[in-house]
Amino acid sequence: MSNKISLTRYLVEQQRTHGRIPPELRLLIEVVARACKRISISVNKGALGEVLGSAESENVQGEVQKKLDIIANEVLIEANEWGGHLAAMASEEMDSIYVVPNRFPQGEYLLMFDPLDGSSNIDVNVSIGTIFSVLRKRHDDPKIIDPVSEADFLQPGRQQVAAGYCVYGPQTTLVLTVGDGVAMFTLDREQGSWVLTQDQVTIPEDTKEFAINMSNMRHWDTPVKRYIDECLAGQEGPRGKDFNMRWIASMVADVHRILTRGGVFMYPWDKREPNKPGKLRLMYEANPMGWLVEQAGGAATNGRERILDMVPTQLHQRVSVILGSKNEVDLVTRYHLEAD
Ligand code: AHM
Ligand code: MG
Repeated sequence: MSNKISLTRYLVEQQRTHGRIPPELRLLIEVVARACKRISISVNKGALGEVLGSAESENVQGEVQKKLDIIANEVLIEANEWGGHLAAMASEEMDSIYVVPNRFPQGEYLLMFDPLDGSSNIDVNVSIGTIFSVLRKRHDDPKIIDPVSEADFLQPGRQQVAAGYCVYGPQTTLVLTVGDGVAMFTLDREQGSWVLTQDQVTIPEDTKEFAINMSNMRHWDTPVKRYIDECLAGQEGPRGKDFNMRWIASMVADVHRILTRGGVFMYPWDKREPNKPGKLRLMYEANPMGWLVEQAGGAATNGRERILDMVPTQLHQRVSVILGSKNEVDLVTRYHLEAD
């Protein structure tokens, strides 16, 4: 008899023992996980599945879409629209929200996703992933059920009820929080099932590793430059230790490394586009990753305030992101506040 814990069993225990998730949310998470399994199969086929390369379209952010961006988006929508748990979905790859069609029952949850994170790595066979976040539709008066609108999505990240990502790397790993710590599940390809391989993941408070795209250095703001200069000064500098650098250019893979062995990840605001608050998206990148990192004992800020406390005003809002080992994030945040 196997004593392996499957995703289903983990979720049932979260529902039964901890009373943390209602059955509808459990089923929703299972459907997302199933969709990730399908995306993983397409990713693995690569050139054999004719899924590499660009499509002839742009998304709402003006980025050229890759074929896999579109495939992953469709897989997530098709898997989730009929279950009866969702009111609507929103994605990096869709201009506006996708309301569950009338032919299906409407649920009370809202699902957001970046279907294929790290798009620039698709064609070069480097880890990529799917990021997701679940909110409950707001009801000011629980007796009134208004039609769902974009405004329902504009909730701060601290109100998420589930968040996670799936990284398609040498292994396919699903990382999840429902507010009871962070659990990691590895896809057993032979069985087709998700197996719990780490529970209560913790990020060390201190680190000697940072992740930032160094080619943007000349565009950074002073506090970011100060922090990285001090890391680069190594043992002889004010930090008194040598730092290592890693940058995969897939947020999922960089965050996965940080959840596994610590580190700090930064995609800060920079002077290239002064009117944009950052590159990454708040609702379906920074919020889910921020909550996962906090649940593992780390921290996530935009340099000045906690990411999960930010009240969004737009679905595709961008944000400056600093997350990972708590003491490093606190230091970078302090440098920003001191410079104000
Ligand atoms: P994407 O969602 O279109 O793939 O863009 C987000 C990605 C992140 O995964 C990653 O951290 C960042 O963009 C890399 O950006 P850059 O190419 O500027 O280093
Ligand atoms: Mg992304």
